[in-house]
Amino acid sequence: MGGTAVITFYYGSGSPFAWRVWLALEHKELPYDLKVMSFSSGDLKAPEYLRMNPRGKVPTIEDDGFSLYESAAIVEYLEDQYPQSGATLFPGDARSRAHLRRLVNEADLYLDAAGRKLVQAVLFTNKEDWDEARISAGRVAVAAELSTFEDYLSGDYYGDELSAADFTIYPLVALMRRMEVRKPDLDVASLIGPKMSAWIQRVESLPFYSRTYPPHWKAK
Ligand SMILES: N[C@@H](CCC(=O)N[C@@H](CS)C(=O)NCC(=O)O)C(=O)O
Repeated sequence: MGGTAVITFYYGSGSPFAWRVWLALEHKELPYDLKVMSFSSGDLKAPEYLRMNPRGKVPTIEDDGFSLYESAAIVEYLEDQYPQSGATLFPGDARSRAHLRRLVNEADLYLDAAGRKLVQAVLFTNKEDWDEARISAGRVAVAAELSTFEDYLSGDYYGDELSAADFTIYPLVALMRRMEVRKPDLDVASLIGPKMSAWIQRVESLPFYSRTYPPHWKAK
């Protein structure tokens, strides 16, 4: 879009929230400058970062002097600020858009909460301290949410077309699947139904998808 300033995008590899924003920026064909922040080296707790985002998390964007954090708010902002750029993130009429926002909220409130249980129990716990009962409770929670989100799919995407809902849900599901690299017997794959499997393929076939793949996942 003529006159659009380059958006500075503070990103962290593997963060599903940062991934959502990356997919949204690509979908809207907005120019951005990717700043890959390290979780371990204190980048997110540096005073200059905390001035933009006092929670010290990714993602954050800075757009011509305006900084914003919280991925769902960022996605809404990109659509509101750049309605003419690229493709829309919230297609359809008021009811279709409300449906998409409901899905975004459900993903953030319930799908993420279930995933977090597994992330805490598997990724953020040393292998020697793994508590199989805790892990299995996390897997049960994930199974229930994946089943709900399987039922929600009736077409190619979560809404009538590709939208912010897909960009919100996909990274959360990808992180759940990714945990199998750490613990193969988690078998998250078997919790994913046929409609969601086909949808995953569809998202992964998007022309910009591979550009947004978490850099540190590429190694293994
Ligand atoms: N609700 C926030 C969540 C952001 C978040 O939890 N980011 C995590 C990575 S997935 C983070 O930066 N954690 C670093 C920390 O807490 O130190 C959003 O949607 O942007």
